[in-house]
Amino acid sequence: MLAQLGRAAMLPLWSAQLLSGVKSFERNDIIGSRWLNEHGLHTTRVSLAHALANARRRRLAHLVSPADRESFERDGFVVRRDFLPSAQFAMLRDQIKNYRGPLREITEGDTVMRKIALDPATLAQLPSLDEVLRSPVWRGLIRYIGSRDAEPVVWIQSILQHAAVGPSDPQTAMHADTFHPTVKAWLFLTDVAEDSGPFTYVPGSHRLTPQRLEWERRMSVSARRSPNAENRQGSFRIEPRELRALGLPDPISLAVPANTLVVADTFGFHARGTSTRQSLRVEVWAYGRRSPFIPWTAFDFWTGAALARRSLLGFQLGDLSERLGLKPHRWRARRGVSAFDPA
Ligand SMILES: O=C(O)CCC(=O)C(=O)O
Ligand SMILES: [Fe+2]
Repeated sequence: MLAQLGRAAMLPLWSAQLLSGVKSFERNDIIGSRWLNEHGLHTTRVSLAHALANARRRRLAHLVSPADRESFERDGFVVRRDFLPSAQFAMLRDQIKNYRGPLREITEGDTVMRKIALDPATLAQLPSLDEVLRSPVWRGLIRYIGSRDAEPVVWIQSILQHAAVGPSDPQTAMHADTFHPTVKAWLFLTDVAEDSGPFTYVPGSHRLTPQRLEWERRMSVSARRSPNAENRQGSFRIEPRELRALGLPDPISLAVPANTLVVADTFGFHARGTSTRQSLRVEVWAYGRRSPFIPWTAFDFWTGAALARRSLLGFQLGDLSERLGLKPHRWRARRGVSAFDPA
């Protein structure tokens, strides 16, 4: 009885979330409804979000070069080698190497991840980053691929594979991040070898083909009861053998030298490649995600600084809820460590 009342009370919120980026099949009974998804709820959200993103992208197309636009349309990602002039890149890498301010660390499976939030105080100590954040190529690609004229959330991120004891890194399973077009960017600060966890992507998998839409429908029907937590949360995993049936090629590994920028639509299938040994990947990492059902490209009032403060606040709330005994906080605060230090 109480549970039913609780559900009734949640209905207005769950309904409103249909027109937002909320993707969990587990935490929203409407999004997760088997019956509604059999009758096209999920596929309607997917199709509408794609139509709107395509229209917004067309309006932002002038922000990128014709060559980059063509690469993106074909592959779902853009690769720019030698992104910064080499002296500037060396300066950026050295500044980040020498930075030992507060950062956060999490262990996911056998992988350790570090993140440095770029609030104004931190940015003041990393002045070379300005060159990246203000670059028209960086800004244009993130806006065009993300289909919004909006600032991304930016971090310095380190990925240390095989740095902990545990099951395999969950990011190494091929997946789509969410149900709508969305952008992530990596400016690699280390060389990324084929066998040390490169970003991998299935070229062309950003397109919403009839096969993909049918796959989305099938996945949505069973997502709520899936044994896989990521599927329940709406980041659908795909088995390599399913790619063929969707008319897709094998994934390619973006094993690239340092100073390469990669910007991708992570509705396309991607994964972190596995590493055969202990490895370290350091990058300036960005992601831009806004409500997928907004028809316009502009009117986003989040500044980079406000987004960084929001990230830091999230960490502090996590710390607080641990202190109150509500939930352990998985992002540990660390000091005196560089993004480049071993685990
Ligand atoms: O780190 C990577 O190579 C990809 C991880 C991933 O799946 C993501 O950032 O969405
Ligand atoms: Fe992902």
